[in-house]
Amino acid sequence: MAKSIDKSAVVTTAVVSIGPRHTVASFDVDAQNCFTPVCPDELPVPAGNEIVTELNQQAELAQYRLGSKDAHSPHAVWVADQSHPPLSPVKGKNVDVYWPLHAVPGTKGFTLIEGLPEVTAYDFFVWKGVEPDMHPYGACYHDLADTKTTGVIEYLLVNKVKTVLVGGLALDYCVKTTALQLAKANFQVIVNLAACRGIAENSISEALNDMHQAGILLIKSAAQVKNS
Ligand code: VGL
Repeated sequence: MAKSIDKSAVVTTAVVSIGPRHTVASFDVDAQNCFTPVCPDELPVPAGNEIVTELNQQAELAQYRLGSKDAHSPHAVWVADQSHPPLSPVKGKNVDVYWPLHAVPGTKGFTLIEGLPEVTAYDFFVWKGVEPDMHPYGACYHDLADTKTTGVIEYLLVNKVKTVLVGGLALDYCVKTTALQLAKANFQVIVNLAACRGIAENSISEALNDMHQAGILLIKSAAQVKNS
């Protein structure tokens, strides 16, 4: 069954007004087929392919559209096997747990979900986790210690972006981490839950709480946002 996102007290249903002079960016985090039921052997997030309309709608509210993709080696050190099940710990500086192999360039799983723009149509795009011994979650840094920038924060700063609307996959991993990194860098961050799906009930609740605690606004859908 699809993991519906808990509409708990941390989610706002109010209209969010961001003002016409406020520069806004929209961020599609890892909206790739490997995180949808289209690729059942990778990391299928239930209903992960149902986020496209909302991602496109939130992008309509923004002057800039950014995106990220996981881009992994089939020989990565964190690839789960018989003796290393998914989510068991893996030793390494920039890896934490084993995952099923996903997002290998050249495969279907690597591609963006149908209905999203071509990669070249985005204003800024990031490929992450290319090194076989690195598996970052957030799109702002290549390493787990948040020291090697991907350029996302610099791009937003140069373009005087104040607010970032975030959606993508998976809510409880890469979306959460990206949103927290952006909030820490002092952007106003709004996570559009209709543009996200998550892996597991527990980690979804934890992600919503962590983001709320960090001052991130959690909205039900892009229709709540007014910027005029
Ligand atoms: C992701 C788990 C493993 C994500 C990536 O994109 O959220 N989650 N790798």
